Amino acid sequence: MATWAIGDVQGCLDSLTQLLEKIRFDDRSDQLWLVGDLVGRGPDPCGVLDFIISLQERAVCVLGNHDLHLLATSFGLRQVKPKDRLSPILQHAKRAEYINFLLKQELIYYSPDLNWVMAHAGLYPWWSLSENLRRAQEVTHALAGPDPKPFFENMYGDGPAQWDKKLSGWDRLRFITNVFTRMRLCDDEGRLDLKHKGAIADAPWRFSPWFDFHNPGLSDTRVVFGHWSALGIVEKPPYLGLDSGCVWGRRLSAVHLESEHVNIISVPCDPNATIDAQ
Ligand SMILES: [Mn+2]
Repeated sequence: MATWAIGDVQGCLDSLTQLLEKIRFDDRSDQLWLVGDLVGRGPDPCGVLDFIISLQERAVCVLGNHDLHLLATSFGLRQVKPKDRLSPILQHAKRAEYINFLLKQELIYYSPDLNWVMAHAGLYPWWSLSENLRRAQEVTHALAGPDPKPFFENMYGDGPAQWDKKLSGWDRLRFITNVFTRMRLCDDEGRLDLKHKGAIADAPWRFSPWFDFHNPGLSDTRVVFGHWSALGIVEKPPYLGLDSGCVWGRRLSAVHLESEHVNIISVPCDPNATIDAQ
C-alpha cells in the first residue's frame, strides 16, 4: 500500500483523474491525502467530492479556505460569486451530503506511523506539533457540533493578528482558523499578514513565509501543505508545499509519503478550466 498527498484540486476533476492514473493509485489499497481547497474555482466540484466520498477511509482531507467559504455560503452567510464555482454544489440534490461531509473534516491530519502532518496553509511556528493539533481540534469541534452556523457567522476577518493564549471565544477560533487555512506570512513576533498572496520578494516589510521560522516543537515530523500557488512546489525540509497552481492552468502535484526523499509527480492542467483564466 502507498500513501499519496495531492495539492489543491479546486474542483479540477480531470486533472485529479489524470494524476491518479499517472501515480497508478489503487483505490483498494492506497491512501490519498488532500491538502484542502477540494472545491473552488475549477469546473467540477461535485465530481471531486463524489470521488473523495467514494474512497471512504482511503481518503483523508483537511479543510481549506475555499471549502470553508462554501460552507459559509451554504448557511446563507455569503453570496456566491461567479468566479467561485460553488453553485453546482449548492443546487445539487446531494447538497446536504456534500455539506455534511465537509463539516466532518479536520483542519490538520497527523499520522504518527508516517511521521507526516498535513494542513492547508501551514502550522503555526510558535506552537509545538501537539499544540497545533489541539488547537485545530477546537475548530473541528465547532464545525462538527449541533449548530455550526454561529462559527461561520464569526469566521471572517483578519484579526486578531497575533496569538495570545488568553484569546477566547470567536477571536480565538478565528485566529486558529486563519493559521491553518489562510496563513502565508508571519513576522518574528508571530503576527500574521493575511493580505499578501504573491511572491516572497514582494512580501511586506518584516514579514516572511511561516515556513522560514524554525519550529523546535515539530521534532522530525514532516509537514505537507498547499494554499500558496504563487510559489509553486516548496521544498524546504521539513516542509513541503504542494500547490503548483492546477486551477490556474499550471500543474497538479502528488508526493509519495513513504519515500524518504521527496519525489514530486505532476500533470499539466487545462488553462481554460477556470473562469478567471479564460
Ligand atoms: Mn487556499
